[in-house]
Amino acid sequence: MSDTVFGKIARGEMDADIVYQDAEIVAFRDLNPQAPVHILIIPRKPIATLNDVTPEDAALVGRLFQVASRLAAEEGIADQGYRTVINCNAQAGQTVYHLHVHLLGGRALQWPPG
Ligand code: DGP
Repeated sequence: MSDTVFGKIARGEMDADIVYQDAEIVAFRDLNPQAPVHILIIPRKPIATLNDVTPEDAALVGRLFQVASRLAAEEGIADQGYRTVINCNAQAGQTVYHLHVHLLGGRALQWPPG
C-alpha cells in the first residue's frame, strides 16, 4: 500500500496539531477546517478506505468513534451537536487514502451534505 501524509503523521515524521494519541489511534486538527472544530481521527494501521476494513478491524473502528465522542466532549460540542464523517473513495471526496473519521462541530451543519 502506498504511504500517505496521515501515515507520516501517525509515525511522527510530519507535524500536526495532535489532540489525542494512544498505541492504536492518532487525532489531529484538520489543516483546512470546515467548521470551528474539525478533527481527524485515524488508526495508526494504514487502512486505505472504509472498503478495506476487515472483521479483525472491528474493535479498532469502534474505538475511532469512541475517541471522536470523547474529543467532542473535550471540545465542548457534545451537547449542542456534531457530525462524524468517513468519505470513501473519489465520488465521496476522499483525498487522503488512509482511513479517517472527520469530527465536525461548533456551528450549525447542513443536511444533506453536498
Ligand atoms: P478527505 O477528503 O475525507 O480525504 O479528507 C482529508 C482531509 O485531510 C481534508 O479535510 C484536509 C486534511 N488534510 C490533508 N492533508 C493534511 C495534512 O497534511 N495535515 C492535516 N492536519 N490535515 C490534512
